[in-house]
Amino acid sequence: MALTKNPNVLKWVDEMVALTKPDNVVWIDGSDEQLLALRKEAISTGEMIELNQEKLPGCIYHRTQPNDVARVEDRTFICCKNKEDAGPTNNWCDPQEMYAKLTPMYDGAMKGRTMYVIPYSMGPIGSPLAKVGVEVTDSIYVVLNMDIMTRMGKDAFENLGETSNDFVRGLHSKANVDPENRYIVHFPEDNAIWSINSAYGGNVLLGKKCFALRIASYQGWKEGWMAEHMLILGVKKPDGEVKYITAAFPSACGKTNLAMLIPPTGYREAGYEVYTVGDDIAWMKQGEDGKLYAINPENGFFGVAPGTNDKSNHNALASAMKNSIFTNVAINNDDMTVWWEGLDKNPPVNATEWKGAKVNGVEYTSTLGEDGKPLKLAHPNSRFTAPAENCPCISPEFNNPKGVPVSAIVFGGRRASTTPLVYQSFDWVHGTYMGSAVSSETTAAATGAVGVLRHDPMAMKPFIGYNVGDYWKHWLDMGEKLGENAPKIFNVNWFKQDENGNFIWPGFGDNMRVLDWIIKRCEGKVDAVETPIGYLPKKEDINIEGIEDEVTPEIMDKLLAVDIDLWKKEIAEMRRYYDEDIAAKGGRVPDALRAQLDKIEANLNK
Ligand code: GTP
Ligand code: SPV
Ligand code: MN
Repeated sequence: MALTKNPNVLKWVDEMVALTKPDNVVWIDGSDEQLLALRKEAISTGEMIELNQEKLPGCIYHRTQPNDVARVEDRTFICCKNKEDAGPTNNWCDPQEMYAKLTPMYDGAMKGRTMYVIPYSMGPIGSPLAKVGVEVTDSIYVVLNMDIMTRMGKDAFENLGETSNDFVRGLHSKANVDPENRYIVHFPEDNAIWSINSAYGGNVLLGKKCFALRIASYQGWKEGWMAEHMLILGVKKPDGEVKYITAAFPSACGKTNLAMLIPPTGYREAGYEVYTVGDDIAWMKQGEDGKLYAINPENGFFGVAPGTNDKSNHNALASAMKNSIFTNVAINNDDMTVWWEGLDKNPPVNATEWKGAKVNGVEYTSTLGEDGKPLKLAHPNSRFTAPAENCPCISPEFNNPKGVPVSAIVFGGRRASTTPLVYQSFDWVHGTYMGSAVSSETTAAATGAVGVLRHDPMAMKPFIGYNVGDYWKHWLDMGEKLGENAPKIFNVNWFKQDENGNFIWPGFGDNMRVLDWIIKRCEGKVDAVETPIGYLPKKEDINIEGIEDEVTPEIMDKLLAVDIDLWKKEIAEMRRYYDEDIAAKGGRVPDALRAQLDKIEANLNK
């Protein structure tokens, strides 16, 4: 039975039913009975596998097809009327042409299947920053994941009301999971997303990257707010005050880890605590007091499993121990628990690897694959979907409809050289430049080669739903609007390497030491060294108590080095990037950002 009287929703659902022709239509009210029944059904058909209900209560497992394990950027489109409005970072197609191409693919795609109609809210229900979406899908996996990742169910419609047309229409069909006909398509001007032939996370949980970043970034541009690929964390200081920081790192570069950081012993003893507000996406808007406020539009974490262990990220692991979904990790058949590379050093002997083959995990992980590296039991982009409420350090402000006030914005990426551990921008405009210059060695979160340096402005390259130049201009405009209330902007790099390719900064919990400096800078409590590229910490101002053996003075010098030659190359590369990759391809690079290049270059030549 329809859960709303809103004629706009009803009309659209009718159209989708007429197009995809499902045998049944089920409206998802979000009740426990309904979800339990769906779960049972998915287990009975083999779509989901039940895990050990004593060790992992409420947890289930899902395996996607080997050709469907990550976002597919080459098959992701922004379809707006004018090609120039999509800009050089997006694939574009005329909306009418795209509708014409996809309509036959969806025609009858749900025959013999059930269509689930999922109402959901991105952001706390009732928050002025929240927005409503409706996703129709033929996948129970999507329903169960959306239940964790969003505020799903009939309450979401209360926010929409009976007449509003302001909801994002998401159409998903896994169809035949055919990679040749896989499309992830956004129609920002129609508030619509069409996804077909995939069953993997970011391609099908349409509230996440498709809505909360691509469509929302477009909406934010039109409406004067920001949708960013950022974690949100709070640091409680010994005096009891909590400072909030947002941070944008490209996919699989450490957002979930930083968001759930456990401070080193010395900090904990002194009374510091870290709270998680979000681990992937932030929506930010200027509040009545002039400050920038952030909400996490999501309700759960879709986290990278490999590398997650009790030491690297205790809180993420704890979050995934109940009522969670595991995708493409390995199964230990002895007790129906899960395993992935980096969980511990004991791969299960009696294992099922992520593609579904039963193997001896110890032998398997000591066999070299074609790339000369050991075979992996879990896919490198295997994930857990965990409810935010499970997180031991979830912020008490998590559901605050107002959001949290942001003191600092941090950019970062994987850079083996050049970029120091941390530095601060001279001002907001320079900070916007720094964001535009984010680049990172690629990871497994998207299909394609791993380890190649790629530009990823604001960690948003795959997620900006309009012209990247207009997006940068929007950042500059936000800075003007915020004025002296604007958060301070920083850049960090946890991934600097020595000659042998080893990381020279311990990272993880020890990143607290860098957050500490960032907060003190925001409070004006610590000095800095002015360098050609920005403000760097004085060596003695990064607290290394307890890690002196690992981070020797020589290492600290390397971490904080500004190598003038490398930076001249960096600026030359940024000029090439602005000119060739952006401007020559229709990106409208703001003059204020080009002026930053001249300024930094002049500094370097001094
Ligand atoms: P998405 O969910 O794809 O957006 O990724 P994410 O940015 O949340 O990345 P996540 O925190 O899951 O980290 C991805 C990988 O980076 C994991 O393998 C981590 O172990 C590794 N990582 C995270 N933080 C650090 C760090 O401080 N140092 C090092 N060396 N590795 C880190
Ligand atoms: C990312 O790739 O940045 C993710 C995972 O957070 S996905 O939901 O697939 O986009
Ligand atoms: Mn992400």
